[in-house]
Amino acid sequence: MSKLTRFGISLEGPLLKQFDQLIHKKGYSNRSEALRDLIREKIVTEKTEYDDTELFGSLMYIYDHHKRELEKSLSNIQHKHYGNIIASTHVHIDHDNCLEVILLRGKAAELKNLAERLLSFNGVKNGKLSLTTPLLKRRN
Ligand code: NI
Repeated sequence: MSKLTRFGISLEGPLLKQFDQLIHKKGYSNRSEALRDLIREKIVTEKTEYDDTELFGSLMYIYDHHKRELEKSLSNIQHKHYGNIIASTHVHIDHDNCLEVILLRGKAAELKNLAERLLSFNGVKNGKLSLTTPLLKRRN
């Protein structure tokens, strides 16, 4: 565990008040931990936007079970990118809708490209890609 460094921050009163309200709502016990999480989140966001390092992600989408050939097309693309796919889960939501969650690993550009291809099919709805990296550890 690395040593903590203290530093001061100057904020306008109204901004600090809003920050305190936000962190109270989110359940933080102090400003330092909230700020650490904000900084980590920003760094991870930057990495997932620009870096060439390996990332992990999940892609979740709902699609129309009755759309002809859609399931096959989605599966074909997943097989083509098997190197980026760790696991996938399929849930039959109801008579008409399927949910898939795919766990991914790879470079940001590869994962975003794969997600865009899967989500662009007619009949795929409510898709969301989430990326992260294990490079930043929480202090706990
Ligand atoms: Ni299904």
